[in-house]
Amino acid sequence: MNSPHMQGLSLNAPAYVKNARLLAWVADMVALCKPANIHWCDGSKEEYDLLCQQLVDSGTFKKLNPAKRPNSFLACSDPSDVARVEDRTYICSAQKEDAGPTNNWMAPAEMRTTLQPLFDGCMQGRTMYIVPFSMGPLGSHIAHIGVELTDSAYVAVNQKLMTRMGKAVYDVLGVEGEFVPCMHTVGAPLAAGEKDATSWPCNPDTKYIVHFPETREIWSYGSGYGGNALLGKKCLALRIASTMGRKEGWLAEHMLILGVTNPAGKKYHVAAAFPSACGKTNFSMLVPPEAGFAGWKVTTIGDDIAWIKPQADGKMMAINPEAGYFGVAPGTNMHTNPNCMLSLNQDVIFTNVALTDDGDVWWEGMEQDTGVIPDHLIDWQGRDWTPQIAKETGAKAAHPNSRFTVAATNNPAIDPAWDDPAGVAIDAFMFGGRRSTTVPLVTEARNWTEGVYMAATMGSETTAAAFGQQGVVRRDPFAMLPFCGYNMSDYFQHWLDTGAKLAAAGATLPRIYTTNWFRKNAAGKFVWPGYGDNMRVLKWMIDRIEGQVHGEETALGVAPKYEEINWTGLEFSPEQFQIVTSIDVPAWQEELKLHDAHFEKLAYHMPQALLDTKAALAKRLAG
Ligand code: SAT
Ligand code: MN
Repeated sequence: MNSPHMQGLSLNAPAYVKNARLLAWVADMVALCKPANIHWCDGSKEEYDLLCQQLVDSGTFKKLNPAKRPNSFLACSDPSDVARVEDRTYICSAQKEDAGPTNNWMAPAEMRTTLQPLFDGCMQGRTMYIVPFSMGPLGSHIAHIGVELTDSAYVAVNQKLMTRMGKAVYDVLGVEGEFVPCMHTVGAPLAAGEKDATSWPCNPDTKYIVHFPETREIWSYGSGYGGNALLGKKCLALRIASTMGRKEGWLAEHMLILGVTNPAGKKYHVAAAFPSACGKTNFSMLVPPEAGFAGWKVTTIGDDIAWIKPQADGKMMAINPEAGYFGVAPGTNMHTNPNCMLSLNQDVIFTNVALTDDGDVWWEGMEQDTGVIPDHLIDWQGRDWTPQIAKETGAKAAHPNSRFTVAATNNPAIDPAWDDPAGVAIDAFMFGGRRSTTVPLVTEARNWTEGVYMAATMGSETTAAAFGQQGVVRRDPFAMLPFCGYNMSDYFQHWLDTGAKLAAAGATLPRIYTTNWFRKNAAGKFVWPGYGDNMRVLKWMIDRIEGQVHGEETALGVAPKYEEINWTGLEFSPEQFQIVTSIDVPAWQEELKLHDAHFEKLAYHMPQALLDTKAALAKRLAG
């Protein structure tokens, strides 16, 4: 959008902002969006406090009781703006084939024509915040810089917790450095003298989350929520970064990264991909069971996104591009994720959870810690909530996709290397969906290609993290369905090529595992206890890497024998083990038909190696 450089409102850029391209872009965007004010974020604590106070004054934030939850706030969104909007998310590559069949596409010129009138004057009556951030440790060779222009102070303060945000970014950027321009507006301009009628301005009717991969731009219109608005996260660190990684030979993945240290003091690093709201945060902060796991320790490098760069020595070095967690609140408690609960004691922004009468927060699942459900709450929509109302209407006190935003440094299980610019070397990849049937607890791929096949065909039951129907199985390859910025089959090829290149250089490739914590019995109940007990599966994987257990070959790969799992402290019978690990051949034959349909949809550039792997699997299942 080549609008003339702004007139009138002065840019007033601080002297430390020296990047010519940035200054010109901001000038153009000010001219286009026509904000009433400009605020260059420096990332200081004073600035954070000031913006939070402004958000309190405007009614967007409620300050929580400082005796209960120091320096913490609650924001409640418009009921129309509660999750990522996948059907409004676009990859505008020059060629439609490059966006592929899993992404919405529009020709770049047409999209620019669509966005131009929407962004023209979109910030009238508001302040434009200029938010510089680094995805990854400042100055790391794996990191990238973004600058988000937003008319939401809520976004600015969230970005302070979620990224390395502020003045220091300009030192790295310098005069000529590269950055990804990220435009964001809530899409609710104010006429002269008009005041916001709501505490969560957004555009309930029109939303666009747009990516131009070739020019590495992000344009987001109409939503203030999560991945729609915190543009460093899914938009930059996954959709745009995946296209960068393809070009430059690295991987941008929807993965947590954890360190796991065994009693001998040997440390491994695991990167694990699960779809949104399937337990990545919980797994990344796992506390091993008390009995039988003395000396085992899990530490968090990241809970949602991994950038992984193969090195000349054959190692796959991974960083967490983020600096905070934007996690799902409901279900989080001292049993499911104690480290997370401890992280949330102070300095937190909560969104769409419930408010207690004494000014604290509450969500479904907390009753497991306290033993009681509060008699009265204000729900996420500001309405009275009582257990009786819940019983009669089914109303949830907290929205199922309600979230906390908190700096990673609050996590008591943070890994000492979480901010290391060099990253950590990955020893194993895990891929896990939410499947109540069919998929076994854990399977190890026999080789890289088989692992890529497992990840490429992964299915998962949908959750509240995205707008739309919940609980239906959809294929979510690599947990990247909503996040891959280019054609999915090319992405599979990129994974195959990355492995082949490393293998050719003599590297030992990380092992690849699939897991499913969510299998149910005939009564519809989860069988596997999950959470901390997932350590039992993690240990089996490490034992495999160390050659201490052999497992057994199945049609799908290598699976644990009952006696290879450490059961100390848990009563889990061979019959229960059978339920979570069994391979039901007729069910798998049905599953393979779904793989067929999935591959047909992705036929353009589908790697032959994956078709061959499917054929081999079909043959093994046939007996
Ligand atoms: O809203 S986010 O995209 O940040 C969270 C998620 O869906 O994983
Ligand atoms: Mn995620």
